[in-house]
Amino acid sequence: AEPMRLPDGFVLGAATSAFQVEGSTTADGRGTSIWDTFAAQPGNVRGGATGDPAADHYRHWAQDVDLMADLGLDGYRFSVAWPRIQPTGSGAVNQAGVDFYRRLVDLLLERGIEPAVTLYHWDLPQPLQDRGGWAARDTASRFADYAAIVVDALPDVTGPWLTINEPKTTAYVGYGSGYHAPGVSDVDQMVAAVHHQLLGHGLAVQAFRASGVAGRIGIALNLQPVYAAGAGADDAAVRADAVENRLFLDPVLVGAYPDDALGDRPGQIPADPAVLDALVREGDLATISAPLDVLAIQYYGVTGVDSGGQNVQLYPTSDAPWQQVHPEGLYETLTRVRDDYPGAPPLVITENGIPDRTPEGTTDDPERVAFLRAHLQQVARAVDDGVDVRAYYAWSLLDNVEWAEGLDQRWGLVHVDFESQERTPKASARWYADVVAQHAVPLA
Ligand code: GCO
Repeated sequence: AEPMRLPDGFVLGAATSAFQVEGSTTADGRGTSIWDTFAAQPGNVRGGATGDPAADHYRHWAQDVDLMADLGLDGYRFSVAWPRIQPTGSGAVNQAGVDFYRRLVDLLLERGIEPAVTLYHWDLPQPLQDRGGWAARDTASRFADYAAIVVDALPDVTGPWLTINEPKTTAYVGYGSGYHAPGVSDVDQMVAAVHHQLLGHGLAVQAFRASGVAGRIGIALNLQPVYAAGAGADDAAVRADAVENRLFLDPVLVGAYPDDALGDRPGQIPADPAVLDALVREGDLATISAPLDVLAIQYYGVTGVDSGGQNVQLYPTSDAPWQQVHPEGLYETLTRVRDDYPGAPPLVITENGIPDRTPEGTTDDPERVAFLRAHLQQVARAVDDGVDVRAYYAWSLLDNVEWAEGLDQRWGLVHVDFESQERTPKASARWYADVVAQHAVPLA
């Protein structure tokens, strides 16, 4: 049968984030981030891995761009490390840090690869955490100042700008469960981190507009369908959907928080709704809901919820135990945003992927090929059904530091030997290069 064609101009790329690939965490004036602090504490990251050397991309960046060019990628999504730009999170600019990203963008443009820039992918400068981090309202303003610096330095970025990567994960896992940096476990701080990241997003969008640069900006939200599992689970699933999806989509796209995300009923965040109300000042929701040029969606899978609000496994997981693989969920997510949020801007998918089955990784990865093919088919199906999706970035270009899982979960299209730093494209990279070249997704 015929492959499923993607529209002209549809961007097929791959993504990384600074802390996960760069290494060189003390080079050229970079400050300390919360992930450096967190990883330095034994027991926080599997195997004791830190951000150094990671995939040593800070030194292999040009080779990595050549690799992308070899694969024919249309686009590359990377993040800027805030502590390289402002080592203490505010004040003077560290020019050496700016220069690194300037060189990277120049080479990408020279090779015809569209850069897409995430402003915040979890590496908060430690001095800001010492003043409360995202639980503190001031961090939102500091973020907007930093965003303005980066936008001014890279005015020629052609791909989308993303303000905050997955505010949900930072709030729930960084300030809720404490499994991620900064390792805080406090439900009030978790709720505050939701609001202050969204406020930071809105203020950064204002700074972006004020800068007058051409370009598109949005936020990267990890969304997942929530299915009722078993008898009497419908109401809990609706509340869990508020927690997973609407607590972020509603303020950004319609300027209001849902009224069912917080409370003491199954599926909810166990916090008094008054905690959130008390954080929201006049004008915040208008700031948070300023019009966007793109909405970035990151999709890994689905979740089930029982009548008690507990998570239930409905589909087989990948080697990441939280990842229930269900490609149709991506189609549902894309069509749901279109149907439930008529004012939503065009969509881009900024992450989607799966880890290898072994800690050493492999270059023969048929499971990744099957995963990417099945998900890209759902993207093509959504596009055929009229959803305005403009881009897809596979997670990830390179094997890298998978946060608290350290180096044991390899998500790359390209294998990295963390000792020699040798790069070897996996079978999935070759397969994906073909998809990019054809601009079409094979059926099998
Ligand atoms: C993100 C992600 C990535 C992860 C990927 C696999 O939020 O952008 O956490 O950084 O590496 O999701 O878990």
